[in-house]
Amino acid sequence: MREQLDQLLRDAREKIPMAPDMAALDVLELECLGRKQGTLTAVLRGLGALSEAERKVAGQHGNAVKQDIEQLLAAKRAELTRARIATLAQDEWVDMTAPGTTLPRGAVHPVSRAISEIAAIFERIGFIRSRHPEVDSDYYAFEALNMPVGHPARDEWETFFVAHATGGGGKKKEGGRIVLTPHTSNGQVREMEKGLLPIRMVNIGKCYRRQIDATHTPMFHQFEGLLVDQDVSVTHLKGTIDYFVRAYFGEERRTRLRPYHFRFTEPSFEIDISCAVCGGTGFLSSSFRGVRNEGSRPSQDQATKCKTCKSGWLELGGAGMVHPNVLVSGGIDPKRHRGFAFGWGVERVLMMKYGISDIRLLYGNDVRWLRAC
Ligand code: FA5
Repeated sequence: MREQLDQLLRDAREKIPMAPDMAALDVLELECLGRKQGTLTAVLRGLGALSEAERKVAGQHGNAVKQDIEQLLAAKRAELTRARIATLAQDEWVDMTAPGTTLPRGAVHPVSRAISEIAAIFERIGFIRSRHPEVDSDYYAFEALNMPVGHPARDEWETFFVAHATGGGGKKKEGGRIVLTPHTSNGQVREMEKGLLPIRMVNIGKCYRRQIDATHTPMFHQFEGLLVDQDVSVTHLKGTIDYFVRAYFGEERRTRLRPYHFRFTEPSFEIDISCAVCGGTGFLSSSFRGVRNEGSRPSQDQATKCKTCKSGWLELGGAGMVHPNVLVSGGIDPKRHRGFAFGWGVERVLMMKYGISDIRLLYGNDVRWLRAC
């Protein structure tokens, strides 16, 4: 056994100093001293076959060999560590003064920015932003707004209906068909149902209609204002609209109020703004510097009718005094309270602020929009 132990030590003396790195040294340590597979353990397993006196001598020798190997390993480990530190400064230096890599800066989409601006403008006159469902029941989108099932006025909203089992025969308002909200007016009765008066809300959300052209997209945004209080008149509505137009478009912009018919307001209006694409003329002139479709060439402009407005005016949205039947749907007594409401397209106001000729450009995934408005 003595000879076996000496051979083991000789091998270790030969191999350990030659280890090229820490990983190789770890493998050698396992080979020599590993508890289960190591060569020293294998030799010492033979101790059981010796007499007591021989076992004592061999055991002591075994310990001495083990200590010698451990020293060899420690010395080699120290040597490798010293070598590593010596080259560290050269191999892994970092220039702390070098300029960093600049990441491209993201930006908020113009539609999202317009939403924040609109909310802030109304906040200044006490309208609180509220949120109502963008997928809602037929009841809130139409019926509660004085448009019973089958009423032809519903056709104007070109609604997407959702394939969904109708409400389980519970309360009337939970029943009916499910729609992708075609307007934010579904928030009117929902807001009234909160039971808190007076109301000054601005509900901004996504709407969906089966429409697409230069001024319509299947998904767009509206902002819906609703004020319910005592002694509210059309003058307050007109003042609120004027305030918004001045704050968003500037003092100089012209708007007009047109009589209209909505089932949920009486009287009702539509609000138009002088078109920013053609400068309110209805025709494109080569000198006008609005944002145009890439297809429009200045030489043809003189004779071209403005495709965005066709008349010099573009409709921004509807408005009116809340119909008494709608107040009743919301649990409000129309003899004691009155209200006004308006619902405008976010994309439309954005288009008319910056002279964007085609609404579809906003949703074409062109990253240049993120730097434009
Ligand atoms: C309505 O949706 C009414 N709920 C507005 C209202 C609210 C009236 C409160 C009275 C009281 P209208 O269908 O006209 O009305 O749409 C309002 C505005 O939404 C339009 O003038 C336009 O600016 C925008 N809009 C409508 N459809 C689209 C569309 N497909 N794409 C982009 N904008 C649209």
